[in-house]
Amino acid sequence: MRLVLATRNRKKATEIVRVLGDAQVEVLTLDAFPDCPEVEEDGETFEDNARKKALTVAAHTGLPALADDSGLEVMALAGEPGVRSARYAGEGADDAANLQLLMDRLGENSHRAARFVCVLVWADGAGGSRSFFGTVSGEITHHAKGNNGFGYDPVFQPTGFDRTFAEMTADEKDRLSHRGEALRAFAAWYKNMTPGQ
Ligand code: ITT
Repeated sequence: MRLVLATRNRKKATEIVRVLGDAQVEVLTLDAFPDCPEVEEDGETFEDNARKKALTVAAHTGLPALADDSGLEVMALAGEPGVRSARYAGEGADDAANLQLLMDRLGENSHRAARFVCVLVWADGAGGSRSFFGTVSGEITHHAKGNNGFGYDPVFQPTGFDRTFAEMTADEKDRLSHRGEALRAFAAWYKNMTPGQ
């Protein structure tokens, strides 16, 4: 059974396709459905937003859909940027502007604990849905380091490592990341649901 990835973030989609490909799940991207409506991400939680995205894409395409809502929670900033991670510096802000605002707000604060959160919602096309969660704890570095990944990766150093996600290979990040954890939980469940696929 095929499913559609309900994301317009290409870097995120690349990570999802990579991990689900390893688990032999066949995925289509929104490139195949250019008329799919935009979803306003006005939920209060990652799960609310992911569910809204998955249900919208499943209804439009008539196929099961998988959405990812994710973000960075910085403890010293009371969980910001959180669900607003993609538009922290305003609607249409790019990764560089969001990252710069985070660094400005955190300044030289010595309390730099943070975590990435990922909630995946699978929608079956008949109104049903199911959620999968992943988190990874770490800290915000004082300076951006590395060129891999996307978003806040250059300033996020997972606990127990002396490199940021942007200094790691794709495989290393997938093994440690919030998205990797949620995707592996989804893939295990999906395989049971679609035996022989
Ligand atoms: P879609 O809604 O179309 O999937 P989006 O980029 O708007 O794309 P989100 O609303 O879930 O997605 O926002 C996720 C943001 O959180 C993303 O733009 C990054 O700024 C940040 N983020 C999430 N996962 C990340 C990761 O693995 N590495 C770095 N930053 C990440």
